[in-house]
Amino acid sequence: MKTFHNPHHALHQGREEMFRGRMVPCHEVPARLDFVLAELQRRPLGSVEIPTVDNATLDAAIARVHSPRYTGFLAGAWDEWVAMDPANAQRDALPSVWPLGNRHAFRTDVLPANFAARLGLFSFDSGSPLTAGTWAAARGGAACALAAVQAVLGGERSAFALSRPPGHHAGPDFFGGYCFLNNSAIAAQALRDGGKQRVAVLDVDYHHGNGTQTIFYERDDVLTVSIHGDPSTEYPFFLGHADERGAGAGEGFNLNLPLPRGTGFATWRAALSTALEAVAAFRPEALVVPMGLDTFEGDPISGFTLASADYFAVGEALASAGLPTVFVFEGGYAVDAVGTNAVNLLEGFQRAAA
Ligand code: Q9C
Ligand code: ZN
Repeated sequence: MKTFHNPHHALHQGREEMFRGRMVPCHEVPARLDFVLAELQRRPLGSVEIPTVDNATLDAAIARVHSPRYTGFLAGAWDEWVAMDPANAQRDALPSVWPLGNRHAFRTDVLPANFAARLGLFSFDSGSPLTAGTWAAARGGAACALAAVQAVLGGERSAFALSRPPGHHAGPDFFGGYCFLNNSAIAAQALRDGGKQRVAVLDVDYHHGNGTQTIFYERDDVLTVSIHGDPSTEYPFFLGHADERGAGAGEGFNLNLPLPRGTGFATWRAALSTALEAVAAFRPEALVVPMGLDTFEGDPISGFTLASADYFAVGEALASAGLPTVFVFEGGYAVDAVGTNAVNLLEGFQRAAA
């Protein structure tokens, strides 16, 4: 399988995130992607390329998922931040005030002039620093997703978007959870636009893919399935419960499989079977896998206990769906193991798919 990696990813390098009441070094670091690339050199799965998607095509694909109000803000945010105070060039922008829009306690229709207010309007946590290179890096990550889709639309059985920053927490008009553009949603929508009638998204990241769920919640042409830590104790806390089944035309086209913190591979693997049954019943023409490796036992911010060798079996199970598959890199914060775990999964898939 071909890999498309983001040559601009290191332009996004947050300094610190708010974590459990204090500022700590960011967990989502550029080395994550470098470790995956290094492992792909040791154990090649196919060519490793840089996407050659032109800007107009990329902009159009991003606009299928994200609002112009949001992308317009992201595109200019760093310059605005520095214009407010030249000393800001040495600090990342972190939100600290939010409008609680869905509770109708505050208005979100009027765009505030105040930068801090807009930073809060377009985000949902204080763990995702916006830096000088965030927009360029996020675009490069989305380009990987698009290039992987183009490979699959061109007849490849699978492709890997090695994108960074991750994407599955980003919604139509908000960032959070280290995510700015929802690469997996952009991939699913591009598959639809490329002629696939039904597309399934099977999110195996430790955290619920809230952004992806929200983007497709009222649609019956994209099935979203997520296996994740129970949101009553795990991030992102406010979405990801089992009773969220979709709405309107999308009713029945979202499936959440929350599992308690501490869950091991046997139970996780059973949930994967349930997820794959739902995918098969949907009869999709393509599959997108938001591929987080933070289910790993050594992950510093997560709570499942998968071992490195388990990822071969995960890839093998995903191959059994028999679908053209786009893998999109998401979380995974045990940096020195993330390359091994990612390539184990993809190798397991590739062996079984052959
Ligand atoms: N201040 C992904 O795996 N941690 N994102 C809490 C809040 C957020 C994980 C920070 C974890 C996000 C793509
Ligand atoms: Zn995650």
